[in-house]
Order: sequence, then C-alpha cells, then structure tokens
Amino acid sequence: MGKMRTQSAPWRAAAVLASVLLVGGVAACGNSDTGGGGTKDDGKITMGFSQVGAESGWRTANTISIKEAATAAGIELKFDDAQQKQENQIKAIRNYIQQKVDVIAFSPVVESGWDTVLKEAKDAGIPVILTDRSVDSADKSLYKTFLGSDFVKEGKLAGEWLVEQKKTASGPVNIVELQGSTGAAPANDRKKGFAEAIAANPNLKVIASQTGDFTRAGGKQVMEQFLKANPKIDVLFAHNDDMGLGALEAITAAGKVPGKDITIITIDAVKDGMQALADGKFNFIAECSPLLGPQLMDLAKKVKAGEEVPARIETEETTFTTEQAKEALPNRKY
Ligand code: GYE
Repeated sequence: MGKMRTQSAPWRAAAVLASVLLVGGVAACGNSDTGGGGTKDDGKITMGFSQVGAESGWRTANTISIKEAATAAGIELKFDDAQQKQENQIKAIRNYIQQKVDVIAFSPVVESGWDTVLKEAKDAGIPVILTDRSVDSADKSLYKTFLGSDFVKEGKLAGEWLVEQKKTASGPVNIVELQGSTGAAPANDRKKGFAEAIAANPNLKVIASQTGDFTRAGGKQVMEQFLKANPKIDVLFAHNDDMGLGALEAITAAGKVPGKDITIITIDAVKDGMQALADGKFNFIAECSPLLGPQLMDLAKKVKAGEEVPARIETEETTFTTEQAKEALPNRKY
C-alpha cells in the first residue's frame, strides 16, 4: 500500500481502472457458473477431502501430510473425518458437491458402494481424486486418478519374507492373521497377496483370520481370542502396525515372547512399529507410505487446469528387517 501512495496521478488512474476490470472479470466468472466446479474463479483451488478416520498411526500421519501440503500449495482444504463410516463419507461428499468445491478427494473406507455419489459429483462437473484406497466401480470415468500403494504387493512381500524364513521348516507353521477393516481395499488386497505368496510352501497355514479394524484395541482383543483358541501359534501377520502393537500386549500377557515365540510381520512402518521392529518384538514390516499430501495437491492443480493425469499413481515403498529399522529410525518422518 505504501507504494501506491507514491504513484503519480496517471498511474493511479490506470491502477484503479485495472482493479475495476479485474473485479468485474472475477464477478463475471463467478456468475457464469456452468456447474464446472468452483463458483469463484480467483485462482484459488478449494478441495473437499473426506478422510477415513483416525484409526491408526498411519492415518494420523496421512492427515498431517494432506493438511500441510494443502497449506504449502495454497489450496483451501475442507476436511472431514468419517470415523470409519461410509455413510459419513457419502454425506461429506454430497456437502462438497453442494458447496461447489473445485476438486473432491477422498480415501474410501470400503471398496464397494460408491457409484451413486461419484455419479453425482461427475454430473456436477466436479473432478474426484481417489487417494490411499480405491473403489471397485466398473466405470473408471467416475474418478480422475487413484494415488496410493499397491496393497497386494505389500501382502506379497510380507508372505515372501516368511516363505524364505521358514524354508527349512519340516512341520506345519501355524499363522494367525489380523485383517484390516472389513471390505477395505488394504484388507482385501493384503490378505490376497500374502495368501498367494505363502502358497509356495504347503507347511505355511493360516489357521485363524479375523478383522481387528486396523486399531490397537482391535488387534489386542482379537489376538487374545486367537491365543485362547489356538495352543500353537508360530506367526502373526497383522495388516497394519497398530494391530500388531495391540497384539503385543495380548502375547506378553499370555506369557509368550513376541518376536521369538511368535514371529510378527506387519505393514505400514510408522514410527511405533519401527521401534517395535528395532527392539526385536516385530520381525518384519512391509512399508506403506502415508505421505501422499504433496502429490495429491499437485494432482488437484493439474486436474483443475484440465491437464491429463495418469489413471494410476503408485507410491514407492520398501521393506524393513530389525537391522534396517534400527538404521532408518532416526530419520523416520512418521
Ligand atoms: O495401512 C492402516 C490404515 O489405507 C493404507 O489404513 C491405509 C491403511 C493403513 O488404517 O494403518
């Protein structure tokens, strides 16, 4: 503003004229709403984001990543926590449609049942980006892209490590499995990938498999049941760190030593999980990165600008043994 005062009269007049034109232009854009997303074309992108919940360390890190990346990218974020309920996500998405946000992004709690609401978004001209988890809709035109991990691969990596560890086992190896939330893509896919990999050795058998809902409390409670019902458990495969961490309590309470009496394999590699692995309580983790925020904001900008984006963008990931966890822990971001 200080600068304005030093301007000479003709410049001032030009500046006033320019700002009048600018405001007029914005208003005109605002009025000519074609249903193509935002009502105000001030260059600012508004994103409506429906998050699954706050069920795990992974989810907390994912939420932080998205919020920080939105701020950094200058994107206005409307954020809703669905508390692991699909009906809440559908409600949030409908709200975003009504508010005419520029882009809707969400991480679908379960795979099925999205077609109707996705069609509503499409009809309103609002592009949808799937992040973290995908949907099973046959009509791929209902969303622009899916950014996230290959969950089948994660399950496979977990299973392959076990096959290698147990290659000299002469008798049965009893495995219990803590599944993620019922119907969720990472639960379905990790189960599938793991089963495919362990099929290589008929000694490896999943003797019990149940959902622990991706939470510590769920993991603890279901592991207690597993331990009561099965006198011989050699391996626990948990679909995420949090359920594995909950299970540790149940295993210790049952007088067994986690990581020794029972081999523990998990997925995610959040800090608490990595600490358990470094301490030898877990034995192996397949990584799943929650740091999707920056890529998501990038995609939102491209989609808003009408640019083509790849239909599928896969997160880069690795695996960790105890030694590798010890090395990686000091620099772990989540
Ligand atoms: O593995 C789990 C979270 O969808 C990849 O959800 C995500 C999973 C993650 O609750 O910890």
